[in-house]
Amino acid sequence: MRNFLIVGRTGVGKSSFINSILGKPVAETSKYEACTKIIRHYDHTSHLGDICLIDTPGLAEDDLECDIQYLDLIINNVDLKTINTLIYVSRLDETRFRPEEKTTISLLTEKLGAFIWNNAWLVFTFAGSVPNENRDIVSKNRKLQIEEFVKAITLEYNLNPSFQGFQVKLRVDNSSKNWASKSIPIMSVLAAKS
Ligand SMILES: Nc1nc2c(ncn2[C@@H]2O[C@H](COP(=O)(O)OP(=O)(O)OP(=O)(O)O)[C@@H](O)[C@H]2O)c(=O)[nH]1
Ligand SMILES: [Mg+2]
Repeated sequence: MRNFLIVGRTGVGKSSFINSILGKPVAETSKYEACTKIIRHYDHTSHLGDICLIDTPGLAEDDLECDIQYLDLIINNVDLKTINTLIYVSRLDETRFRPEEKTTISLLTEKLGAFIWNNAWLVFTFAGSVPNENRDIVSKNRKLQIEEFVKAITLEYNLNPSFQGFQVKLRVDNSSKNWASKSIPIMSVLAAKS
């Protein structure tokens, strides 16, 4: 069983991403308000291998106290030692590297441990909301910004070996299926690279 812990700010599409992978609406999603309030494990068996996707409440929903409560929920409901991959989810269509994103990355590092970044993937959602002609440059810039920040934070925690960047980068759109000329089944990526 490959265990994926899915984290990120509220509303970035973590639960929707799980639904995209599994091809059915198992995880509740919401357009207007913070949605996931508990940790849920979604087991899935396929001919490519068995995976478990762990959905978590989004951070930066309210105040610091709320974030800490959600992170404690993760700590109390997930055996972090068994996590094969952290999936950090962020929206591709944001034009700035926002302070809430920095706080989220800092808190994840402080509460879960810097080691979680050493086996991390970056998933950009809302890819279809970025015009085709900008998508590559936007992805490159956002990825660099996030990686630089994770690098700086984990350095403060003396992470050894040091963070070398995300192992896998994916762009997805959980709502629009026709945004890219070529797309690969995500399930095959999860089973093959984990
Ligand atoms: N256009 C577009 N909409 C998306 C995408 N992913 C999610 N959404 C929409 O964004 C809203 C929030 O999605 P959720 O999956 O509930 O987000 P979440 O990260 O699980 O949010 P929390 O549970 O509050 O942490 C929903 O209305 C989704 O339909 C995407 O890739 N593209
Ligand atoms: Mg959710």
